[in-house]
Amino acid sequence: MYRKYFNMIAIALAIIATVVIVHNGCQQSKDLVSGDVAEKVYVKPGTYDDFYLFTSGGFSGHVGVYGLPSGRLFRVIPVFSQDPEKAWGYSEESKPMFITSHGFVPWDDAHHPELSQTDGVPDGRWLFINGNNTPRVARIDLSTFKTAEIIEIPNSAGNHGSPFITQNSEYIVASTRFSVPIPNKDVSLSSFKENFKGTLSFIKIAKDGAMNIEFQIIVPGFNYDLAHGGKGPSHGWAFFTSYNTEQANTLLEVNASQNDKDFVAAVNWKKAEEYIKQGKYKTFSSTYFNNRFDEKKHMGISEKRSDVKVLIPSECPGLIYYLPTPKSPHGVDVDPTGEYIAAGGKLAAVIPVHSFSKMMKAIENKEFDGEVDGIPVLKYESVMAGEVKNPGLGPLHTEFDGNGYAYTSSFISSEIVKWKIGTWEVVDRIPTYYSIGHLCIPGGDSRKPWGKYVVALNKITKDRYLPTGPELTQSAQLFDISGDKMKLLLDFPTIGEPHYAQAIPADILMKNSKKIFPIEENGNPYSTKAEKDARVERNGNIIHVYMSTIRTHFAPDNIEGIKVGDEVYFHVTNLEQDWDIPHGFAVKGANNSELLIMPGATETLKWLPMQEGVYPFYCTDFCSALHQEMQGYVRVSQKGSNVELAWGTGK
Ligand code: CUK
Ligand code: CUA
Repeated sequence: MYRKYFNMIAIALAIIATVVIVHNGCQQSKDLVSGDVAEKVYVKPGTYDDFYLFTSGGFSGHVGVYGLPSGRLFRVIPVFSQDPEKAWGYSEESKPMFITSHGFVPWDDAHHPELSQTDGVPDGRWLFINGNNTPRVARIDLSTFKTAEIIEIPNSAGNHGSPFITQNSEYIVASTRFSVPIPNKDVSLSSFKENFKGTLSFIKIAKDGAMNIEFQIIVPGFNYDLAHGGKGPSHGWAFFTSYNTEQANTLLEVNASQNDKDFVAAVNWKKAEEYIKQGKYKTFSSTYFNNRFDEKKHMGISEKRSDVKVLIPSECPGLIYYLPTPKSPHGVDVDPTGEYIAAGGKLAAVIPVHSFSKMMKAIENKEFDGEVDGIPVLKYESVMAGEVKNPGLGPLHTEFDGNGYAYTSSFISSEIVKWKIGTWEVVDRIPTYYSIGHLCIPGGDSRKPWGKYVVALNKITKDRYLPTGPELTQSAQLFDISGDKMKLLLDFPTIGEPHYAQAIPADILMKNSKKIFPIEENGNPYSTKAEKDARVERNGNIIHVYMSTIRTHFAPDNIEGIKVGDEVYFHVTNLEQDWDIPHGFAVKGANNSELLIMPGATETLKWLPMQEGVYPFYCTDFCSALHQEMQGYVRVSQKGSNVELAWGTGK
């Protein structure tokens, strides 16, 4: 008895101590950081950052969520990568999200986050991102900051020029970096020129965000690199860069750098819609998967699809034109007015800027310079608006500030170059440390950029940060662009290798941020909606544990009668209805990960006990002062033992 009281007093003291320490911690931090920043960060938490920044993870396959201008990392959203922290790709519910025509593919290379738009302005509903390697596009729901859908792209290889949105989120477009035989087949690699083709895919976005491969266009076997949708007057068109118009299939560093000019492909997708309506398409049978995460069932559902509509340019006049563009262009970026199309000629001495209105006139007047596979090539002089001279070495990508200026990243000379739209003169330049790839202005590829900052996404940080072995972090650098001259404000390391990033004002997203999942809406077939429903069921060697969690216990927390050879499914429902109170679940020896279950959700961990004995399980997320008490035991008996199935919380 005495002991019990003693424990309670100890707990009460611990809670008081924690509160005091946390409080003092803020106070101390404030003293340690001086000036304005400390004032803003620590005195008005949450109000300091006025933008969300979403970076791609590149080879890590996820999305990083940062605040601007602080550069603080808030969240890592697993997309094309398994994440044991969140059980993404480990829980039974999330596994279907990785299903492809090649089976379970738990990794990809993600380069380009792209926000959904309404009337050409980022609207904060969704963020799309590409998977390069096993061609896919994902959609992240920005109310939950969670991957909601992944669609595989058939007839594609190296889904790099993707996913770029059209003005009202009608489509996201995707192009193939690698040309391949379509449909894929066993051919000699030396038959490249006759057998290898590229595809440009148009993925329709439904009102609720659901993605569908609406149609594909078969194009000559070049490497299609990047893309952007038109806007304003060029709404209805999409632009794709290409390189390797030489169609080399070996040593591209030399063999794909022969031609003086490659192409930007301009696609009239409204025309494509007409051709589809008229039935001028072919149906290719190709297997691909669409995987959606149902937030009512808290469960991924994988659906196999088997054909796709394909348009052939030579049979569809007016569908697509080539704009000659020097020299192995990389990025293609459309300015906020929709009139100018800037291409980053990574080996070129200038940044070529095409004019949409000149292009339309040139098409009307048939100012062509031959054709490739039925695609007319427009005359360079007829479509060119201007060339930015002295743009730095290796210009890659361009973003816009909405005030008549463009900002181009130059990889080799490692700088951002600011130039004026219309006069094409360079007005400012600033070094980046080092080797910038993409850059990002909030809304910088939309009709209405918030031209306050530009973020450089740098590949190399040698001598900038503390060394961490053979591999060093990549970094982002934040510049103020509100004045005439760019000013460096901050740099911060990034998680993964960000290629592109997009940013959006915080207030657009904050108001939609989901706090809990209502437990009464939980439609998971294995949910436990009240503690009294917690139970264990055996069906042959399959065991279903219907488990609930609430501060600070599991129900049941004692389970007996499990046997070696059983296949155990822990279906854990978090009964909390409070913001930011997930519970975790981990069981000794499980060959996968923990679960981290959000309030009102159900998640399932599969466990194959291999040896008899007693196995503890516990909560992994520090959820209250009694978190360390949140635990239980499973007793595993030998095969054929007569220990009865039993469970409970000791009552
Ligand atoms: S790419 Cu990496 S710097 Cu994949 Cu958009 Cu240009
Ligand atoms: Cu629940 Cu810790």
